[in-house]
Amino acid sequence: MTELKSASGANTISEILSQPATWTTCLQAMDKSAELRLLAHNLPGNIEWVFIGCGSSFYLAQSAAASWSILTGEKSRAIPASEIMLFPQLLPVPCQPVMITRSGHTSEILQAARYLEGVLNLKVLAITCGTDTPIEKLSSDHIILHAADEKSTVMTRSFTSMLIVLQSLAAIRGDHPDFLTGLHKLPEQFAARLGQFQTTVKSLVQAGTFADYVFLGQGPFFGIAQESMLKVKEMSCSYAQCFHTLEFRHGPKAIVSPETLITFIISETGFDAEVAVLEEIKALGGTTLVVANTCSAAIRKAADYTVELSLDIPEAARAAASVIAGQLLGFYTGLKKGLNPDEPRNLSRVVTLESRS
Ligand code: F1P
Repeated sequence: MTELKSASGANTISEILSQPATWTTCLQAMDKSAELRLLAHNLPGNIEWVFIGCGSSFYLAQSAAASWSILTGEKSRAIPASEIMLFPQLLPVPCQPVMITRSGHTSEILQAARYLEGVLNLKVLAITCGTDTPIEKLSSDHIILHAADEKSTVMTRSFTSMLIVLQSLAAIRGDHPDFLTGLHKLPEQFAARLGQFQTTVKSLVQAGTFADYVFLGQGPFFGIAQESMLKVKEMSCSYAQCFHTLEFRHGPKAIVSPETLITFIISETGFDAEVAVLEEIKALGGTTLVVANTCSAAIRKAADYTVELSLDIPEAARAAASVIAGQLLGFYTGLKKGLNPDEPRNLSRVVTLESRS
């Protein structure tokens, strides 16, 4: 009996669409166990927080680090695990390391964890979606989100769920109950809009063929722009780049043309400055997609396509929801190119480095 081949991308799209429900499951599990409250109060103060990951998990680290400083006022930064392995002097010591790894098996993460715990005697907090993983055994504290794990190679719900839980930890530590309430309201509000986002992105992909993709964001949305860029690369094998929004003026805008789709992930804090870039890029002839919580008249005039979140929750709490457009853009562009997002070219679910003798 030949096994029925699932439709192309079946796993990935179901995981993308399962995000609101997964967020609720993860938040409820955290509430029930109270482990975030314990961590928030037991982890050290007056220290820099260093968020560490690889690939999508590094971009998650970038958004988490920005959220951390905004919510706790504590210094933070994001570093790829490979930098700790190759340039350990770049790591501020002492620091509170937070290691982000969906699988819990990534070689660079494990090597960095051994160094942080074994050589520097730092107490690593790890967050993972795996079960009985090496990172769990190597770290002093860990948060495990089984419900957010995926069958797919590309990270989607694991990215957003781990981000939301790290933002919850920051909100508890920084005493922002309003932010925590906002994160708990996110799943229901977003679920009501997900169908519309899917329709908008699907029609955008059907309407246009693009040679190049650019993603722009600032603050906690820069890591979101990075991850959106990676989704388009991984699932559709397209050329995609990412910049801080205002950085795009300093040279990279040379590539703007109608065949370039430039996606602006607009914040409230930087709204006017970011919309000014949008208007300039539209005037240069680029094709523009805007992801914003509220689309002003200026945005509607300069955007070819808009995804309006309309979420009644604090700004940084919308970071996770802001990546969905990029996930769907990568998915539907991959299908349009005859690719299978469930089996992305050249990629494996976990990057393990053979131990070199
Ligand atoms: C994350 C990662 C992804 C990448 C691919 C391979 O590893 O590198 O960023 O897209 O899926 O795995 P981890 O989060 O499991 O450490």
